[in-house]
Amino acid sequence: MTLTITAFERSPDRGKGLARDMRVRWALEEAGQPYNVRLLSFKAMKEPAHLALHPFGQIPTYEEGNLVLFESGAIVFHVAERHAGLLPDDANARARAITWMFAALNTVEPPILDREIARLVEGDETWYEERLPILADRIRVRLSELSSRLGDAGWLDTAFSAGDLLMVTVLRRLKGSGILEEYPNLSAYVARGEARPAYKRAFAGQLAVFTTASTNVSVELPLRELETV
Ligand code: GTB
Repeated sequence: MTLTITAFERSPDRGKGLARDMRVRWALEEAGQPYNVRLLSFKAMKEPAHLALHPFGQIPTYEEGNLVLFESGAIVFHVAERHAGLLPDDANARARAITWMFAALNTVEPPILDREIARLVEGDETWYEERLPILADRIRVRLSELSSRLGDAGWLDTAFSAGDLLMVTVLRRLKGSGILEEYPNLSAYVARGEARPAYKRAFAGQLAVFTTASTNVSVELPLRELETV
């Protein structure tokens, strides 16, 4: 059955794999599932045709026959449940991997998003310079805890799972901030994820959108076009 996902026609990161279709692409590559990508403009994302697929007018979405899904975590979970390689067979190990999926999206990503939102939309506020270090420290709390738990293990719970896939994509959002680099084992963990052949294929796929002649994006979008991060 043909799978179709949606992604940005133009992304503010110009192909660094930070938009959330990257998670879905990576999961599908790990699962060995071919997929089509429908690229959307910011305008098209808010039109009825796309709102019928995604109530919030965002990417990514996932179409598989009559099934339409949105929310990157739910899509990754769906793919992981139906294909080998992303969730362990053992019931308890599977439950722990799913726990890490939730931890990535519900516990580690929110403080990272708070800082990104502040940088994108609050830069002109008088209190911005005071607030930024507070937000960075909230991230450090979570990274420090995560770093302690990971220790020198390769993955969060024995074998690579969808929990690691989501956690790596969440942590990648910090690259270049200097914060991730304060935790060498987390930096190495992210690098381990990025070194996976499936990750590389997914990354190349999303980058190609921005480097092929027909869709070349020569003008960086204003960050405010990134309504949500
Ligand atoms: N919780 C949803 C999910 O996980 O699927 C969130 C989906 C979401 O935020 N989608 C964003 C979107 O469609 C794209 S990923 N935004 C447009 C809108 O809301 O109108 C967020 C994102 C976009 C671009 C970068 N970047 O270029 O660096 C990083 C993150």
